[in-house]
Amino acid sequence: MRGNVIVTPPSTFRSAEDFADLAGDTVLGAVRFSTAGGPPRWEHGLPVLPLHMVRPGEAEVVEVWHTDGDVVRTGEHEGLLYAHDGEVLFCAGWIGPSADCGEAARQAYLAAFELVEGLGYRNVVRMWNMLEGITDRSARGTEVYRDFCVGRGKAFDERGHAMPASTGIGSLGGGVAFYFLAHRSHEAVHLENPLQVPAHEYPPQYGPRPPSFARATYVRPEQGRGSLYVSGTASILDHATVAAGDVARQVQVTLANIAALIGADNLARHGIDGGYRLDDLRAVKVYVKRPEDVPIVTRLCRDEFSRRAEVAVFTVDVCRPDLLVEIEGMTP
Ligand code: 3EB
Repeated sequence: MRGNVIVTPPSTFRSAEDFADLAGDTVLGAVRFSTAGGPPRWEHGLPVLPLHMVRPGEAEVVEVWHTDGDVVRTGEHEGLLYAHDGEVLFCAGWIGPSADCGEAARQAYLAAFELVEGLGYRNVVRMWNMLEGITDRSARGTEVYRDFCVGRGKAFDERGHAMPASTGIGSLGGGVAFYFLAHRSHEAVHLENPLQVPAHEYPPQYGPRPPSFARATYVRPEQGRGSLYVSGTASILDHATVAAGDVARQVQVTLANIAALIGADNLARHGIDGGYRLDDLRAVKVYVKRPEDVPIVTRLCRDEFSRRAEVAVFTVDVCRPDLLVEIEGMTP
């Protein structure tokens, strides 16, 4: 599967200025990793989700979702802003600060499933969830992330929808925001990792409702090579956090998890030919809990990923207090 052809991944990281030049040409939408979060909005006629993921003095990153379709259509459904090109749908939503983000998440996810079913983009391949105060105590006296998992899980149950690759991560403000990608005809093959218990089977010690996501999703076109979306991955073996307090080992365990997930043996287990290595990944995002760990985490990641990979690093909380790092990426 590795070759010397340079292929453009479906997303790239850009500066704020670049987005204006690209928009209207070959773009579906964008996510602004910036100093303030809020509801999705229209920029240059395209859906853009602002996320509070950047501290003062850090560089803003715009994640631009590209399309090779000719016609991009846009719309709004129950506060969700979306764009689609006939094959791919990009959609952004915002729950905002709320006393019970679980029920709000349930409603937002139900609206999302209604949208993909109504528009015919039924194959949801990748979701991202950014939660302010993710491990804080919620107004219900439980935990924000656990409340979120309860409501999200109900929505998956109610619609009977397959669980795609996902990220659940902290943000610095703005309540809960989410965005996702869905396909019309390309099949979504959801992958698990032999080194990890499926997240949706985590035992109850991590919360009343295990998180609803797969470890990765492979998008299989009718012909040609597909692409693989790797979920936010952390230093978890089976269901337990490994190397609490040791950020370097957490990075190593996380990278080993990803390598096992995307390697040929695991793809074969899921009926997919070929295999990938860490240096095949592009558009990598690294979430680091403690600002002081950013240099070592960045160095360890740079050693493993390709020099052609864009790597964006954000300093935010992870969904378990003992997790210091989470890493995601995709193959072009
Ligand atoms: C884990 O493996 C780490 O709730 O959507 C990773 C990816 C994590 C997605 C989610 C959570 C989510 O459990 C946390």
